[in-house]
Amino acid sequence: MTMEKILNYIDGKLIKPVSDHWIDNYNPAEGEIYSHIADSDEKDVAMAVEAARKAFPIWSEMSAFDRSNILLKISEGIDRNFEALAKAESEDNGKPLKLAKAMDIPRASANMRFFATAILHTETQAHQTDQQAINYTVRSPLGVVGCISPWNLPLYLFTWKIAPALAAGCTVVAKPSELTPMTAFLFTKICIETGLPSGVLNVVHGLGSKAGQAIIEHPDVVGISFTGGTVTGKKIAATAAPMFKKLSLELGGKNPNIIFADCDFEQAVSTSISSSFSNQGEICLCGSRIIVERPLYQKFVEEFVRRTKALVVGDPFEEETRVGALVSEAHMKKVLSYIDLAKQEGGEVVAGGNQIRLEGRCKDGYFVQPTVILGLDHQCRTNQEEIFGPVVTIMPFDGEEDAIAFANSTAYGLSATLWTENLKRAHRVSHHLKSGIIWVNCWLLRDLRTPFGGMKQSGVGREGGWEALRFFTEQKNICIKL
Ligand code: TXE
Repeated sequence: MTMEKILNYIDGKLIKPVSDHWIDNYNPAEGEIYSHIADSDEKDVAMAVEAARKAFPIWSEMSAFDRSNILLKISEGIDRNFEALAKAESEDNGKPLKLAKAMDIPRASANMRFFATAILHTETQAHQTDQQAINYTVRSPLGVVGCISPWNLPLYLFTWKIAPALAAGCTVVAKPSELTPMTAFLFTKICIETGLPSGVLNVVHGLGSKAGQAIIEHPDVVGISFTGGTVTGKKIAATAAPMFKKLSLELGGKNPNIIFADCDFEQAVSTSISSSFSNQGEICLCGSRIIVERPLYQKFVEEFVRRTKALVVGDPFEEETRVGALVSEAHMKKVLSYIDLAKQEGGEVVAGGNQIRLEGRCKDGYFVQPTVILGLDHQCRTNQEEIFGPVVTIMPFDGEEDAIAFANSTAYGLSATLWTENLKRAHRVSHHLKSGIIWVNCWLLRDLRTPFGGMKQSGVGREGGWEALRFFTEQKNICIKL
């Protein structure tokens, strides 16, 4: 059987990599190769950048209304191909098909629509300097930009980056993760059908260290928007900063989920199950450190563990599956090694803790039981490092000061969740948390207009809404003497 080849999309065409080298693409639920990915290098990136450079004058000077119409048609293309995209997202990543249908694909379409319409409503500023002068500020698209996206929410985060870049008038060279390239490939077919002008979006597939690095290093790529691991983010910053490229980095998290004794217990437990194990815990916003006020601790642990054990780990295509496969064998081994580390650090595994062997189609897939660990302190590595899998720790705390200190005790600062029915406390504690996003009595509730991003080692810059559109533009002030 000949396997599908995931081709690059350069200058409006789907083409092979110059080297004609290919990487195996695994279906993580089966542990089997199911397609081949272009193993692109700097030659492919150079072609993509050249195409983007040529397309820039046309795209950036097109009226916002026309750009908006094209991007809206792409969003309709996502809607038309909903079933195929959801299936591909599940096959590539291992996530339940149900989740891909409920979250990834609708949100990918929403990203395109949101930025397509946002550009119709931008404003510019003017400042009058007494009776002497009038200043006005104009923004213009940055130029050719690089968008590098990860494997956990493949199409969702790919569109989260390219939509504002394209809407702002930039032309793009994008690289999806080599672990989950299929939906971006299908997306490029939608772009061709829709008539997106050639060279406006170019997608180069391949390894981060080769194709990704070549995008970062290319002198004509003037801005980089990256989502991925903190270690990779540091490397990208080290390469791009001396070239004075504009950088937006969305990196890892080790997010606290803070549960006060006065919370709505049912809501806190049920949402905490989602914020711990959705997408197999492979969401940078998952609350992997649960801290519970001592009077509620025992009751919370019992109920949380009971519900964790009831979660169905299974074939991602099955309707009742709540937890699918981890994205790769290497990642599964990393997650399992953290469970071992937790035990060495004195942790008590009270739910899960092991790899699962399923039967049938998924017998060789990368499945790990949802895992709950108790008895660790806040400083241990298990509680400091990002695991990015279905593994949470639960610890007790005493009062607000304790909660804030524990919550802020890691090098990360992406998101935090807070459960309390006390309004003043909700405000007070939120103001002291060193996190870019704080959810009170909810989780993952997103309004695309709000700024999104992390503090500390969770990244620099803010994406979402106007922040993203501003990132992809440069501004100048024009001062006219009256
Ligand atoms: O991600 P990488 P990895 C965290 C999570 C995970 C860890 C490592 O803890 O276990 O990161 O995951 C591209 N120049 N997150 O190694 O390497 C790569 O090809 C340019 C959190 O799989 O960061 C892919 O497209 N690009 C996270 C993208 O970077 C490079 C989501 C992300 O891959 C590159 C994913 C380079 N030198 C992992 N090296 C989140 N914040 O949501 C790699 N890439």
